[in-house]
Amino acid sequence: MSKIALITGATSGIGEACAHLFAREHYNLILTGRRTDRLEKLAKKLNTKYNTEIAVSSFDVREREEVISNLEDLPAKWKKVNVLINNAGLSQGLDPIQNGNYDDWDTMIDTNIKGLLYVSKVVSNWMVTNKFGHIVNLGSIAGKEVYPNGNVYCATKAAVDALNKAMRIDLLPHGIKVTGVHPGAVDTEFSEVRFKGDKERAKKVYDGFEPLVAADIAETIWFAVSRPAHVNINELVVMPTAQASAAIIARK
Ligand code: NDP
Ligand code: 8X3
Repeated sequence: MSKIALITGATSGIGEACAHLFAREHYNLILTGRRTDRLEKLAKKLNTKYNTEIAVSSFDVREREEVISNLEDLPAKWKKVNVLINNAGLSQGLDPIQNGNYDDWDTMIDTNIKGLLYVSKVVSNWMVTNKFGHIVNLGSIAGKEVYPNGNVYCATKAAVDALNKAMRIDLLPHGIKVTGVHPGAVDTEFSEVRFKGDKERAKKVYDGFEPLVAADIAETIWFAVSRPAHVNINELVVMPTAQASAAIIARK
């Protein structure tokens, strides 16, 4: 029987790349995100290419009841999740703390921390019942180091870093693996979302150096997930070769 991976934020970037890679590796997939049209298109594509079974579950991770009901409504066979990839996340704005936008702060905190927690509670309960599972949490270099104007986004990713460690401790008696993956700059829709659709500003983030691409992170996640049963990768920080730390990038 094929293993199952549940990927949050599968409509774009790292989540979408994980969907491709895990489908190629014969996993059945639960794909989540808000943009249902994208999820359905991706599901059709992967099913045709890899003959993988796919469940689409469309919800906003910020809406607690929506998260719980959408996940709990999945048929029982889909609750045998082997791998949860907690990837849905975003940044909004890049301003000094005194100029920060309250709504942007709420969005980041609600998505990156609370959303991740809502999904994790439901799925980790399934994993405890099943007596197996592996949770991969997408942190960021921003959770390891604070950079100018990154304030609240950095704080949400530091929270993910802490939760990654906390989950590993709490789920240890149940044999569930927990891995944190912390990327540096990855060229996805991330910066376009951060700058609210300003494509020119977003493009500048990746100017003059070679950033990571989503597939680099999907491969890193696959490396962690495909280790033998007795090996857990606690965490990995993955950077572009041209990026030494959150704010230091060698641009040509
Ligand atoms: P993208 O913007 O390309 O993808 C983000 C994904 O998150 C989308 O599928 C989006 O789906 C989903 N998402 C956002 N908000 C919600 C929500 N409220 N409910 C459900 N899903 C949501 O960015 P990336 O692929 O780059 O980002 C993936 C993760 O990696 C994020 O957690 C990000 O913080 C992290 N990361 C990114 C880095 C980068 O440089 N790109 C570096 C380090 C970490 P939809 O809009 O359809 O709901
Ligand atoms: C995304 C990377 O450095 O833009 O988490 O915050 S960064």
